Amino acid sequence: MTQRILYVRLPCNPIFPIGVVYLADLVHKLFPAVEQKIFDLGTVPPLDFNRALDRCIDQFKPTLVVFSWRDIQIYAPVGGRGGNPLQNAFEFYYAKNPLVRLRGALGGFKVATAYYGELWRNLGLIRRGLKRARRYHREVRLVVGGGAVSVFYEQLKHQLPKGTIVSVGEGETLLERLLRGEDFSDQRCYVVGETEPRERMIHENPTPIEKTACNYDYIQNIWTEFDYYLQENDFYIGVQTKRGCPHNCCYCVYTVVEGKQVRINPADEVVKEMRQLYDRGIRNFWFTDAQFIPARRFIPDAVELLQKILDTGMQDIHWAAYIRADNLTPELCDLMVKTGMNYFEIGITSGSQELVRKMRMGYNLRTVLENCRDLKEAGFNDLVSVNYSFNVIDETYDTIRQTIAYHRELERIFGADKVEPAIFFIGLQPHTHLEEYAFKNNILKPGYNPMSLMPWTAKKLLWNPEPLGSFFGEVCLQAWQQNPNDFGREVMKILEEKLGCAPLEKALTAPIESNNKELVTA
Ligand code: B12
Ligand code: SF4
Repeated sequence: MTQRILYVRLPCNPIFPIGVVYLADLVHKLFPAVEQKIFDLGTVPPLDFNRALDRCIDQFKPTLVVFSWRDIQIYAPVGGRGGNPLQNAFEFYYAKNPLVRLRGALGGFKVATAYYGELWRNLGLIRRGLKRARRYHREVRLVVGGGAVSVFYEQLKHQLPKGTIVSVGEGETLLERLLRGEDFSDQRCYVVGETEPRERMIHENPTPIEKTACNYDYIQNIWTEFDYYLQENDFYIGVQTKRGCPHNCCYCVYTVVEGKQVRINPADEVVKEMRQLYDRGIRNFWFTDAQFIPARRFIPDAVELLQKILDTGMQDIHWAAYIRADNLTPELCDLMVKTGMNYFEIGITSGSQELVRKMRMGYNLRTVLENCRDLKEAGFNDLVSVNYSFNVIDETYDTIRQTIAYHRELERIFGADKVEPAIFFIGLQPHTHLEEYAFKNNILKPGYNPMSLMPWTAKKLLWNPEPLGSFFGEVCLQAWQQNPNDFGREVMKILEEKLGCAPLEKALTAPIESNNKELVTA
């Protein structure tokens, strides 16, 4: 019997579902006879989820249902589902005024209800989909994967139907094996009720695949709602140019989800893919790599890609990405500007070299500044989002002063209105060095539930430990009160008023470590 694969992208803010698009594309290249359909619940109004899913299954009658689940954890400093989760949590934990605490508790309750509501709704959609598909094919198989599953695969084993294949990281090889009827037990996956996730499975290397340009003629054929992402011109459509990140930043799980081995997609193929989107009217691209330039040795690859983009004559495009700004050269800066980079995020986390080293981030902050000057020189005049996560490890008033000094220097380079300080607090994730650190320091106990949003667990997962936790809590609350629409800048301003600003040179020099901290050596 010919297989019929239905890809269901579970409800999500409308972010282009590049993961299922790539899976369907590869399956088509390997098995042209297999029938496929993409169904994106991100484009369906919530009240219609169940009905739309039923309708789709009734029409398509899949033999294999692939659910793609993008995000679960939501500690963002921005207005999200059910409110601003960070603000609510901080009001509840740190507000001195009982009325504000009450508001925080109510807000936190709203966020928690939205969170658990979405979790249960998505699990319900998966069960519903399976049940419905069984009406047509008793032996239908269910595979679940995507970003959220990669992070929380161990917790989900208790919540998914027996027989579900749960996949970690990229799913191409797993699907190929499944369709060939071959053993897939060596892939990063397990079958609910039949096999257990292997110890440290997420740390295993993904199976490399040769990526070619996605065939959008085909994708458009199997995805009725494709046009949804073409209509509005503010969508940044995902294009992946590489996979993997070689770094070790203590709080980051990307480096294990994608693996440390950087695998570059051939530049010609990336450009061919962009060209197809361009010809359909797309002008905004997001390079969905964990890092667009993961290390200096990948600069030539970035140069080659951008040069090829320029050569195709796609002159009116814009693109954005996560950029490690320590890996830039004047040539690359020039190409970035010429090819239309109009937004990038640098996750330096702290402006103190000492802390950047302790968090194992491998950054040289002085180099970042020099490169930012080159970028400005090359004509970059757009927005930079600088991600700061305070209080990760060993933060002191001194290191805060250094971060302020560093941020003010970035403002001098790009212009204060162009540098957006995005204040995050780390949401602790499983399989990271920070999790190990939390175990060793008795902050968390092995067996804790990283998906819990119960206040007593959430307080530890939303990483903001004492002695500075309450101080940051109060600063953030004051910032929301004074200037909620420019939260990041307000936090910086308040911190500077309270603590002052260090000389820049202090921020850029890290004293040689005398006693090794556990995180540095873990
Ligand atoms: C790029 C990126 C962004 C960009 C997206 C830009 C764009 N226009 O596409 C931006 C910056 C906007 C962004 C925002 C957010 N992101 Co983000 N993002 C990423 C990142 C780095 C890559 C995602 C990606 O597109 N990869 C490329 C595609 C091809 O891979 P993929 O979609 O994962 O699909 C592959 C596999 O997952 C797998 N797969 C997918 N589905 C299925 C299904 C089956 C059955 C199988 C077998 C396999 C499979 O195969 C696919 C092909 O190889 C990931 C981290 C990472 N390294 O994966 C986080 C990640 C997806 N983001 C995450 C989150 C939380 C967010 C935010 C909600 C953050 C926030 N708190 O504000 C926001 C908002 C997103 C939203 N829905 O509204 C989380 C989700 C997990 C979680 N914690 O719940 C991730 C995993 C990071 C993390 N570790 O926390 N993000
Ligand atoms: S450089 Fe970025 S993607 Fe790589 S480990 Fe560090 S935070 Fe994660």
